[in-house]
Amino acid sequence: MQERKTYHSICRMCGSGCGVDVEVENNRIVKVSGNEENDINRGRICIKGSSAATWLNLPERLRKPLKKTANGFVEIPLEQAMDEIAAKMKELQDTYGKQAVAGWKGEGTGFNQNEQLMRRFNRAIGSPNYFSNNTQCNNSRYEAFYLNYGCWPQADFRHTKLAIFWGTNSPAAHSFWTQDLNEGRDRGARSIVIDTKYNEQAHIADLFVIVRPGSDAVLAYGIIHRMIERGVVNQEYVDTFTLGYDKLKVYAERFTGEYVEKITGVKPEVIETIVDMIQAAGRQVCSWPGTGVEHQANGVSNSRVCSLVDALVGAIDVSGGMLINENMKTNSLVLGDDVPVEGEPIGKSVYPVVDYFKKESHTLMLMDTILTGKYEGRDYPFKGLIMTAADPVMTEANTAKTIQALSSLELFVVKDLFLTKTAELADYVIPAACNYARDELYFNGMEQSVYLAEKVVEEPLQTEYEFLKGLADRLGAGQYFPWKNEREVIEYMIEPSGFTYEDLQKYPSGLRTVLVHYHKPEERLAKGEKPFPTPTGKIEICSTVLEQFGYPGIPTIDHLPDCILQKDEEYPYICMTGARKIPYFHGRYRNIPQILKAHPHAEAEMHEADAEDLGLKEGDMIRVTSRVGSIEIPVHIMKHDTIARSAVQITHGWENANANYLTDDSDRDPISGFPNLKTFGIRIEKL
Ligand SMILES: Nc1nc2c(c(=O)[nH]1)N[C@H]1C(S)=C(S)[C@@H](COP(=O)(O)OP(=O)(O)OC[C@H]3O[C@@H](n4cnc5c(=O)[nH]c(N)nc54)[C@H](O)[C@@H]3O)O[C@H]1N2
Ligand SMILES: Nc1nc2c(c(=O)[nH]1)N[C@H]1C(S)=C(S)[C@@H](COP(=O)(O)OP(=O)(O)OC[C@H]3O[C@@H](n4cnc5c(=O)[nH]c(N)nc54)[C@H](O)[C@@H]3O)O[C@H]1N2
Ligand code: SF4
Ligand SMILES: [Mo]
Repeated sequence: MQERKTYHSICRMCGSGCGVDVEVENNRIVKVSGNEENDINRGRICIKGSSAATWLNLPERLRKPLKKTANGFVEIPLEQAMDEIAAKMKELQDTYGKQAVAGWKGEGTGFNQNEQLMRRFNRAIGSPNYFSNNTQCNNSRYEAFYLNYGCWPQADFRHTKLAIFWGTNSPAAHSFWTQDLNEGRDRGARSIVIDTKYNEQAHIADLFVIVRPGSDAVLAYGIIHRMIERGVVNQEYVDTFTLGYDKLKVYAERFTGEYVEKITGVKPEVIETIVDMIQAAGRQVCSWPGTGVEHQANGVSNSRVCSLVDALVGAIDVSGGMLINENMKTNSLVLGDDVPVEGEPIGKSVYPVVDYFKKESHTLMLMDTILTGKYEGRDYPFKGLIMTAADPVMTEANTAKTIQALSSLELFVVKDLFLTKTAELADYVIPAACNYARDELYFNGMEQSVYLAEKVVEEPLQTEYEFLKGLADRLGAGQYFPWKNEREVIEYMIEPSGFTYEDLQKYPSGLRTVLVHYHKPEERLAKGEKPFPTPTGKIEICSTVLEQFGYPGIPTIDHLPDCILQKDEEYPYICMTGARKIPYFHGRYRNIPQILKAHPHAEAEMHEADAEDLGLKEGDMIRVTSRVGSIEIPVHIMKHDTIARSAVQITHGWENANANYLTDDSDRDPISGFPNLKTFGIRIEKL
């Protein structure tokens, strides 16, 4: 028998980056538990993290490359698969132009070095595009924060006096935040949860405010209106550090208590209580807008206006407010404009703000481009897609269209750990080495720390870097992938920091590279520098970037979904999708027995009064139909007003009740192009 060894690493069962102790025996992961020394999770992990030992050892893990033939998939050697894929990519680019092929990185490998590597790969092969899950993840909020502040500040829950959670449920989605908030609560912090559902976050809140779906910006403006009327605005701060307050003030006037209650269902006295709590917290307020406000047809403006509450009290870059974080200097892996590409990025001309901040192409428009051969009326053949760590059949808005588009590609390659619904559509499926079988770099914004997630097992499988390097080498772009392996990539990335790979190895529970300090904008102002990294150096309540691209500068509410105005007779109920459940991650983990046992099937959560109106009991099957499709699903009845009236919540990721058959890829935010995943009309029939 071999001895058991314990290694420190980072969990990748979700994106939170908890520190873990991984016990390995005979090169097999046998147990994953929390690393006590890690400052992020301080020893605690969730059921997903501890289930990695089960998930990664499942017999259905892909081990051999698969090639689609007339008789279904056959196993082929890796080198043959890579040669054939590269040859086909070359043929497609020679025939249709360089823009005809590109790579897409999903949430499975996160946003650090693997995002940069995929961006590098696409440019190296001459593609103008970079695709990722971020067409529907947090790009809207990224843009919202960058428009306001020129950066994305982090909520300092540990030191705050008041945390406002807007459409976010950290116990399910980012569990270490709950620990941070609990630490804050020990020091007297209070919290407000504004949500359509009494979620886990609400269980520990001082005030839970139930809001009608898709109406958060109206509520936020209602709050701002009363803050202005009651003088709960830090006028000196606003005068010194912000641009466009006067315009905001005028716009906010229309959000009277009566109007706000009519749209959001929130009573004026509740708004007074919220403003009282903001007033009592001084500058120690942090607001976190989550996907509840972001996955909307007005997601960028929603997120901007929620976050402006903090700016108005001067809570930016103060202890207990929103920290403007710094981290160690790294070399970027992203190639510059000096490396030529052919064709235009899909989405750039329609969503220029996304391009301005993110240089990212639009995956929903990609589906239309594949199907029509056109982008914005111009010829645009797109024929080959190289996808890693993504499962868009489960996660992309409008599943029927997604399947049709991906099935019509001339070359579709999927790299994954499992044969997912998406992988089933591929011409080639390449088994992926898991995160514990490769080196990876992690950063934590609040801790301002860096972590080396060191490889702890050897898997005879190809890593993410080897995949992209292998294709680039075969396509004559090998000069852009000079590093032998992930370790060399990391060594290159950390070069400018002065830290070495060995330094990171020495501190597997995290290396704090820059100590947190606050009030940097004030310091910059005193030195005659721009306080904020926006074009004007101010917090842009009225964004000069938006105005430059022809949008209104302040966050506006241009239209409210018909379903919340009770104007949609054909689809009278409101559907919200994707509220996170602790044990699942998008389409993943339904194959983990202990998890499936605890939460065995999809469900449509609805208010007891709505269920009664429809004659439904717990567990009854219903058909839910939207403008784009329908699914069948059992009902879960929410009692005691724990969900908004007329609203139905369906978590995505279930193969037999895939919520994205309902979501409409064409109902989008005008700035970010995000699909409206959380406020659309549906009808319900009892089966
Ligand atoms: N367990 C688990 N954790 C995850 C994920 C996962 O799939 N599973 N996914 C990860 C990813 S990729 C992301 S982007 C993050 C997202 O992290 P969060 O944004 O925190 O996502 P949720 O936990 O779903 O919280 C969204 C909340 O919005 C509410 N909501 C829905 N519609 C509205 C609305 O109109 N207004 C308001 N105010 N609330 C609304 C829902 O009821 C829910 O409580 O989670 C990450 N963490
Ligand atoms: N209706 C609705 N749809 C949504 C959302 C919603 O709230 N509602 N949320 C959206 C959000 S926020 C996001 S981020 C997207 C996520 O959408 P996706 O990017 O599709 O993310 P996952 O479903 O996590 O799929 C990741 C895949 O990566 C694989 N994987 C895991 N580890 C590795 C690895 O090391 N290497 C490789 N190659 N593969 C690996 C997993 O097996 C899994 O199949 O979904 C979006 N879709
Ligand atoms: S919250 Fe759970 S799944 Fe996510 S990183 Fe931490 S232990 Fe892993
Ligand atoms: Mo996401």
